Amino acid sequence: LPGVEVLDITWFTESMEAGKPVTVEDRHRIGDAFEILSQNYEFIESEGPCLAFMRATSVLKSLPHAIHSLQDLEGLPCLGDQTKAVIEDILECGHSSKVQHVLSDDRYKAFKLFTSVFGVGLKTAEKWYRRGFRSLEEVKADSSIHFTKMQKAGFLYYDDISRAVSRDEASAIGQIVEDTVHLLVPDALVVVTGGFRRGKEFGHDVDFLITTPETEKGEGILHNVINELKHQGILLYYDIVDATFDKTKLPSKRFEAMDHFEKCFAIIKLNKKLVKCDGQEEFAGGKDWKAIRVDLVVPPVDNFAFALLGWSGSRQFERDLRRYAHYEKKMILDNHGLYDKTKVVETKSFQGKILILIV
Ligand code: DCP
Ligand code: MG
Repeated sequence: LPGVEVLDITWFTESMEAGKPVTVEDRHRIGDAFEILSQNYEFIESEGPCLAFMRATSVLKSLPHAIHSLQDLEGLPCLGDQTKAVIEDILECGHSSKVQHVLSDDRYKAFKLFTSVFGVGLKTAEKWYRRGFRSLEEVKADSSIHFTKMQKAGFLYYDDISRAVSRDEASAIGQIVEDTVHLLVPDALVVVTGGFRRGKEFGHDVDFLITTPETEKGEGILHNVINELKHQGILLYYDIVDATFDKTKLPSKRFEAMDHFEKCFAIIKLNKKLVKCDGQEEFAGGKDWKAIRVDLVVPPVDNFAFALLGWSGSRQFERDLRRYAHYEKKMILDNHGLYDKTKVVETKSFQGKILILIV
């Protein structure tokens, strides 16, 4: 149709990470080094260098060739003096002294450990670090600390949820979520998003989008799904966040990452019997089940494609898409829709594609 632009979001997300050749050990080492440095900058709340190292990591991931020397990097974007110095170190001595320094830093080690607990963000990590805690045992032993419900679950299931979720485990969880949703609303759409949609083999959680073709049928669906999971005796933890989405309003912030859809952060008990793979590792503690972190997000069907695009990640890709929309197209993109600066652009999601009606 004239005036209709179809963006195939499958292409966007698949071209990101899946299938990219990662062949050279040095590139892994450099990528890991960048991730450590970028996380350290995040911990000291230094946003500029944190983003710079994240971008550099993405550039390295997408390189179609090996890196043997700095000449191989000539003309590439997002690689400044700081990142090149780290690469040079690794190519010459096999490691980066800057990274070694971070890895032995007290604050980095404590923040890395504390933020590995579900429900613990930078503020809490800072608080615990300032109080002199350096291990989780010290934190847990202090009776004066008030833990949130989420943190309590984080400690309780720490051994399980700090281990990676495999693709087979994600599929088994997918089956449970799909069956439960379809029991309630047979024609609801249930789609796995996040890292597993990008083709990753392991993740820290399993993310789902759930929507219904007719809005009325979807009313209360998340609460009903949660009740049903409770009834099945497999819901270990949940926290439902109500929708705060107002269709008529323009986004208030330029690069807002979080959306306003109704969602639930949950922990589901996955029975070992339901996991397909034969060669699976032992579940922690010799149990026959594993606690798995699951996010369920419920956008209205009209926003579905944008929600899918936003939740497919990676975070860096989403950030760059939003920047592209803003700087190149003079528009605002978020998980709800695409807007020009003054009004909502007419958009519809249709069979996993976003239709943009340019008026
Ligand atoms: N997302 C985002 N900004 C946020 C939170 C999420 O853009 N502040 C998007 C990008 C993420 C996706 O949602 O890729 C899912 O979030 P996760 O934290 O689950 O990230 P992944 O699924 O990509 O990785 P993991 O394998 O660690 O779960
Ligand atoms: Mg995820």
